[in-house]
Amino acid sequence: MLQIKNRETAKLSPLIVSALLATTLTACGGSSGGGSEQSSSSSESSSSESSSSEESSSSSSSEDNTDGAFSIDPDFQLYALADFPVGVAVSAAGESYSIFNHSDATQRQNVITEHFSELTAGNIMKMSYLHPQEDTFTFGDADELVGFADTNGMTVHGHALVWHSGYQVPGFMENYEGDFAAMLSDHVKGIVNHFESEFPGTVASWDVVNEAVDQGGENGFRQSLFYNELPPASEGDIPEYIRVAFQAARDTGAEIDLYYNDYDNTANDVRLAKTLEIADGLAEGDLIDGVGFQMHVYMTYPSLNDFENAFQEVVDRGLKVKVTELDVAVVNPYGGNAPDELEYDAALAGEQKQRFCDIARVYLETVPAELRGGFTVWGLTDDESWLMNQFRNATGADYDDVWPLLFNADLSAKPALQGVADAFQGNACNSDI
Ligand code: 9MR
Repeated sequence: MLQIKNRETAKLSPLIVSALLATTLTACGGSSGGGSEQSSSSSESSSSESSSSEESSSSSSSEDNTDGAFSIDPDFQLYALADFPVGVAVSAAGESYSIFNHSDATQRQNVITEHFSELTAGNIMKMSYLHPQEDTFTFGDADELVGFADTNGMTVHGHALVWHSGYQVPGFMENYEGDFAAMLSDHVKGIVNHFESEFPGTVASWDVVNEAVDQGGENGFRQSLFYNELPPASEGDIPEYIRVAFQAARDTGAEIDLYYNDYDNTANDVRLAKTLEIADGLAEGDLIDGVGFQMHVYMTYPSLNDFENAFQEVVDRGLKVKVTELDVAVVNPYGGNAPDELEYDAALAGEQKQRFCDIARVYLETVPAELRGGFTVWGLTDDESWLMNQFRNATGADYDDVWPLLFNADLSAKPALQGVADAFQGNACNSDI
């Protein structure tokens, strides 16, 4: 259903971008760990695995600045190396690091259009942003973002129509006194129909439901507001709210791919099984097109085998696999033996390049072309990552940076970008920088 839009007709000046990417940069430090793939909501499990090293046949030269910075001058456009959406989560509107308001907004836009073919809104397309009151939808900020994608020949992966977490649940949905299923259905349809009519084909897919699994919940399902209002209709069934949301999205008739999205569902067998249970329940009614794996991961955890096994389960069901929120923190503070201070040295930058490459390689090797829903990183530059706050809040670890993404704070490309490019080009993964 989903197709990649033609970028060549609508791109911003590649000359400006090349000039930007050719500039030198600054970067910083790290250390690896093994631990727990997690999200804003919780974290579970642990394990470890490491990767190998080999010479690449195509690699850009790396800058190794005296202050410990590592950058490359890419001789490729990342998205052009792939036959599936290559995405990045972005901030917009008045958020920090907004691609419209930040001091380096124009440069940010240029790097994004140079290397990515799809955008996900990191926040501004969540529930309360778009639907704060029952009879009020607020699409202005999202329209600016989706319009930007549309103008530049990119698609948007919508995130997320139904998610339990915090402030982004519209207040009016709590203690709702009417028909909850009808209300939820109208919520989904109102949002999907808006983008479909304003920017046909640009919002090509949606996380219809995000993070419904919780090992501490009832039968493994998170006991959210939505669950409590619309629990499983009968024993052994998936929660009714999930079915209602997907049915509503399907009923719009929009040519979009519908995803169930969750975290920690690669190495954690219990969470993976629950994810698959949801997918199977929805597939019975042809209500789902794919499964999203968030993949907030570490240098050695989960293992490549874990990724392969999880992707394969979805492929076996004939559903699409989408890596929706990839970041690779160079430290895992959940293991109990994480260092207090990090240094992002050349060896670590090289290992991270290889890790990104290996992950992309496993994706390509496991998921056949027709089931590749996309490969998205959760943020553009290291300094904008959500992980520093997350680690501080969850473990007290106070890192200035954990270097989880593909671009340095000054927007120069990291060796990690070369790692993904190597995989996309079918080159062997290596840690050379
Ligand atoms: O990166 C997002 C962060 O800025 C927000 O504060 C947070 C709460 O809305 O959500 C973060 O994104 C999450 C995503 O929506 C769902 N999967 C986990 C992501 C990281 O927490």
